[in-house]
Amino acid sequence: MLRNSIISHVSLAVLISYSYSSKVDRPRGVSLTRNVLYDPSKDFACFDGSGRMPFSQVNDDYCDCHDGSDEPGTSACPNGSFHCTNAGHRPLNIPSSRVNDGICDCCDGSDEWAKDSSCEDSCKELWRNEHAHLLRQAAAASRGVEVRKEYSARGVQKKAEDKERVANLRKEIEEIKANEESLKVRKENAEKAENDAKDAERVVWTNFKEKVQQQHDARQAANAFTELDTNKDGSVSADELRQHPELDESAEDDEFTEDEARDILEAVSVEAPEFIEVTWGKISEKFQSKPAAETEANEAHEEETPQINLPDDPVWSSDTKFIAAAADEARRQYDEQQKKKSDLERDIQKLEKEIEMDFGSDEAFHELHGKCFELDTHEYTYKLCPFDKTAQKPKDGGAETSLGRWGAWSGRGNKYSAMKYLSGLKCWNGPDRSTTVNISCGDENKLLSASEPSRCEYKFEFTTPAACEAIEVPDRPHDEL
Ligand code: MAN
Repeated sequence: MLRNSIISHVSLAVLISYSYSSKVDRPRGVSLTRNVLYDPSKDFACFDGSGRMPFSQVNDDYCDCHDGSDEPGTSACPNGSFHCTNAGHRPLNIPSSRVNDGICDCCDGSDEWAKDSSCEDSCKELWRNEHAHLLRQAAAASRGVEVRKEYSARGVQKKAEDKERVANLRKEIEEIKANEESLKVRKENAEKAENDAKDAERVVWTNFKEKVQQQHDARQAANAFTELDTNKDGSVSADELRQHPELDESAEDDEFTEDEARDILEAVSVEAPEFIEVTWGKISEKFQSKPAAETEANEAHEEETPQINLPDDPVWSSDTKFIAAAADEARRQYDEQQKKKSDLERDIQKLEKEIEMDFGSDEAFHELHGKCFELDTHEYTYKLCPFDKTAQKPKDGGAETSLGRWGAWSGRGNKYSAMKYLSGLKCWNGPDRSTTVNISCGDENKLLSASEPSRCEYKFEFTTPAACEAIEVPDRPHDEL
């Protein structure tokens, strides 16, 4: 069906209300920007090149082009698009299937042009409501922007202070390093003197201990000789030795024979000097003195040869004590400086990490560093410590569960519109817990909501003045017609 369709049906009311608008005749459903593609003095060419036809076939309610471009104002093409001018509000493109379907999609009612439609032009009212809402948002944003400025000033100052502190700490480290070598040499010299003095005393002490040990062994040997020489003839015979079966060297038989005893003595019998010098060394580990009641000698032996346990080191002389105390002091001074140096290095590292943190283009987010914000839900208390961690704590008691550690800014478009916290406690049979924190402008720093859209993947909504930007509210709607 052919139809005269070049005149767009713009409501008279809108024309009157927005007298500053300029009216441009164009085919129904065509936007102002696309109007140049519809020239009534030429044949119409489909946008996708799928056909060419007399201009009269534009909006004739028959779909000629694959892309629907010949039917911008009817529902003839399944994939066409209808442009509502919506004068007084904002233009809108809708699928052309919605044209004349009895439902008002465009606020100016232009999509329902066929019948006497009941679509009223609500564009003006829509605009008024939206405008009021935008004004409220803009007012809140502008309050936030003022707070953000304060945050920013503090953030900039904090960064400068941190840099200055790092420079000062570096100076302190340099001073320590300048003294480090001399303290080290002093410590090493003092330690060498200490070792030399102690070594010299240890040599004397070791000799003394050896002597004591030898005397002890000789006394034990003499006692054993007395005990073994049961007939008191001044020598230990094989027979006498056999009274101590524990000395039997052969494991095969349980008899301690005369021959075996002689093998140990290397003679028929041995006298005291040879026994002490030679035999005792062979049997001392196995020899068991008979119970005290059996021999008098044994009693004497037990009394005379108590175990000797001398410590490894002697009691140091006062000279050595003095040298050791000097070494202790040199060590203490060196260690103290080393500890100071590593403490300073740790402080510098911490500060540098903070300096390198991205607190936004104006440093406003610095304000949130070191603070935590909580939200109580039915089951958990959720926690956000910006630039540090997120966590969840059951309200009925129990330990805090890590939902992630600071990862990175992750907003799409504006990267400061979201934060990512990663590598939290591993989820049973699932991923490590992680949190996305969406950041938006608000009068105060507040954790608004916390949810778990997918198991162990958490989503927080957080408002802060640090995210506020001035909103420009247009004072009048668009004037395209
Ligand atoms: C805990 C909480 C929940 C989480 C489950 C997963 O109960 O951390 O948020 O879904 O563990 O097992």
